[in-house]
Amino acid sequence: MEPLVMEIPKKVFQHAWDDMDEAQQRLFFSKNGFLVVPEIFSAAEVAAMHKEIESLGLEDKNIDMSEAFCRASTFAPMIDNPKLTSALKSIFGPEFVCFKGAYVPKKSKAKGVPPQRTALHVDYGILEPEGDYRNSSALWVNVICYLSDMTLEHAPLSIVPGSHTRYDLQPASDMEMLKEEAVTLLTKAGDAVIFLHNTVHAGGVNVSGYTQHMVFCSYRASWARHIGHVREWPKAFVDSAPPSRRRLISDLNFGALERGAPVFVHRYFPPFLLKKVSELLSTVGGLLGSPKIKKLGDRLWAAHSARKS
Ligand SMILES: O=C(O)CCC(=O)C(=O)O
Repeated sequence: MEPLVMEIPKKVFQHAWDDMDEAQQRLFFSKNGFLVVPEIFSAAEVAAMHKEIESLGLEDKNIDMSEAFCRASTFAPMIDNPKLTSALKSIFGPEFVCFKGAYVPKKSKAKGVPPQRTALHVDYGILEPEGDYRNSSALWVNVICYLSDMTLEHAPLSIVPGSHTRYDLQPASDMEMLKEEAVTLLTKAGDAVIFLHNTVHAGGVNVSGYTQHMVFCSYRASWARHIGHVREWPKAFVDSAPPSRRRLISDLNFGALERGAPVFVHRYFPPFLLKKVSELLSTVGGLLGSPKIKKLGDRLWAAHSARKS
């Protein structure tokens, strides 16, 4: 039997991505569930990334994708890239964290294979059975920066505009009934595609004859803590990051409330003390009718609960 070829969508999606201000980005993302941020890396920066991939032999190294991300010094600036974080701010507001980075090379199939795609899917809620809770946040986006210009042969991304509002779709189920609504995105090297955790999409199959290199970063709203413990970024990676980046990659297992508690509380208060002080503040705040004291008590209580989980 002939293997099933999934055709890439005929409609190529065009939009003036360069001309969008923050309000337009927010509106577009809310309506469509994705957004392209052009040229987060310049041609020279992309060339430096390719050079580093080659010098580190990353394409053929058999290592974890997240470890590969941390090895190349040219990838890390994606995390706090100003064009990208400005677009993310328009989506999440000012409070978000970056919980994953990955480098993924997509090798080419033999030349002559017809252009095609992989299966339509959403990224939310997969990998939990394997104990990886990173995709379980209630509000997160995946960002892919492709390091070469896409063509129909060079693994273009298929995406279904507006599919993030299809509440009848179950993660990890067959979504091919949406294929007629899918469009093809042809981005340029250094552009970033942001898409919501439940936007239906599919990677292209690479039949161009040369490898496609992709760098991923995933971000969540600060409040949307994962449903289980997730691995933190490596300590050395966090310690060597500039403050603008460190802020985004620290304390992944905290939600917004815990983030609001002072750092010394997280570091030095043993759980029983945290519990006692939070109870005391909540009670005193209630008795004195002081919402400020009560809120501080609530924050410490949330920090205590997070520590327990
Ligand atoms: O391969 C790609 O271009 C997209 C990857 C993808 O589908 C995903 O990250 O879920």
